[in-house]
Amino acid sequence: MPRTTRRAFAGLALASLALAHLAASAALAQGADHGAAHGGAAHGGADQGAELRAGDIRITQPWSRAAMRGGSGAAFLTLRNTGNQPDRLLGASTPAAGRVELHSMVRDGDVMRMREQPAIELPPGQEVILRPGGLHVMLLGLTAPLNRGEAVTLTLRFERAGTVEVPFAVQAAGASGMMHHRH
Ligand SMILES: [Cu+2]
Repeated sequence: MPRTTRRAFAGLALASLALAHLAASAALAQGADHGAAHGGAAHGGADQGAELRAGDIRITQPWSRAAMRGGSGAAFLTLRNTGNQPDRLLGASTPAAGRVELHSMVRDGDVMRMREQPAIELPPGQEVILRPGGLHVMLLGLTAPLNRGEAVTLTLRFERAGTVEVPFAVQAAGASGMMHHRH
């Protein structure tokens, strides 16, 4: 990729991936402006391209779903512990929500219920996927709407790997996952 486009691409690689299937040229153009205005450095690790990292933890496919202000939302992502020590996701924070919790889904008779988790274990060499119907990051009391095509930034906190800011691309309210990509 030419160097001139690479810089802009780096800043919004994640958003671009998330939006690719929407063919949303308007949203991409908006993202490009954002990347240019902030020199692509606004989101820390995003400068490394599509791959976000906190220490040994590789973070891919961070996404969320559209939701109304005052309501609750959920954020999803894939975490791979590339190191040889266990780590744990301890929590997350964002100005976009009054409270953030880690949730799992547990079956209770015929219904699935959300249950708060003190942490999400990240065994060495393994991948943990947070997705609808399973583990997720719960955003409670949204201080602003989560609009499709935008991103909500969460600061993830790991026991070993420390903290990292991650932009979660907001997809349609009913989205069940990000588009799958070949790697
Ligand atoms: Cu939940």
